[in-house]
Amino acid sequence: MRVDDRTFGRAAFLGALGAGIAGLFFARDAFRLVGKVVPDRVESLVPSGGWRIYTIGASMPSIAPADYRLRIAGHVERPTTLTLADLRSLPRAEQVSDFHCVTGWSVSDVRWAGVRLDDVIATARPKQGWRSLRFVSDEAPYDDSLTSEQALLPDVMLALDMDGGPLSRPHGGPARVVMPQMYGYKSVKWVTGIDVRTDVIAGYWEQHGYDADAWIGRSTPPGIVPSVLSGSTLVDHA
Ligand SMILES: Nc1nc2c(c(=O)[nH]1)N[C@H]1C(S)=C(S)[C@@H](COP(=O)(O)O)O[C@H]1N2
Ligand SMILES: [Mo]
Repeated sequence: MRVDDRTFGRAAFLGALGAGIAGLFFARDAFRLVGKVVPDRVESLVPSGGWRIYTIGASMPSIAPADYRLRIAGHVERPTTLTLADLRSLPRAEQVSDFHCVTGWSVSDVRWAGVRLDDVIATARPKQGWRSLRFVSDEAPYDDSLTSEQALLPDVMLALDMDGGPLSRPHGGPARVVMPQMYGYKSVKWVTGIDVRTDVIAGYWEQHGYDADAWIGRSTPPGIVPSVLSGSTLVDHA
């Protein structure tokens, strides 16, 4: 049933947006021709060099800023729900970095701003001994996790702004993870939950064979499996 839903959903979504079909075929070709994509070969493989918008479902979540809530739970003393205003009242973090998808496209010099994950989870008072943060997307069942060491690296954040404005809906607004040292699938969009955990569990794409240690240039991109790609909706960002 889920496969049928996805097939239908993808077809409907691509039909509605038209241009997405070219992107989908491009990704398939890139996978077939390259097999293993390394960052320094990316530019020549991607015609536009721009963003691709990914979802795993038929449509993307639509979350009004006023309705946005982030629920922090798990290995914490005080499970907490934050509004967007609560998040914006935390110390602001900014950085500029390149974004790399494991399927072979990159975007250079993206300007991100938001809040650091240690400041975010501090509001729920994590207990001693937590080992990972699992980011739950409003787009169920998409999720992924970062270990405590990864989550606290300086460039990692819950992004609220991109390139000088509020994070747009296609890019995961109101809030997404940004983990620029790792492939894009770690950067969960439409984050509405953070589960503070004492273990580390595999994320959505990791259950489909992607490397949990997604360090750019160090982890091995997975082999090209059409069934994996078919779970993803791909459209060129207008
Ligand atoms: N909720 C959700 N987050 C997601 C994805 C997704 O399909 N759903 N795709 C991931 C992948 S594989 C990449 S490369 C980036 C793409 O970010 P963009 O859609 O802003 O270009 O988002 C990541 N986060
Ligand atoms: Mo990706």
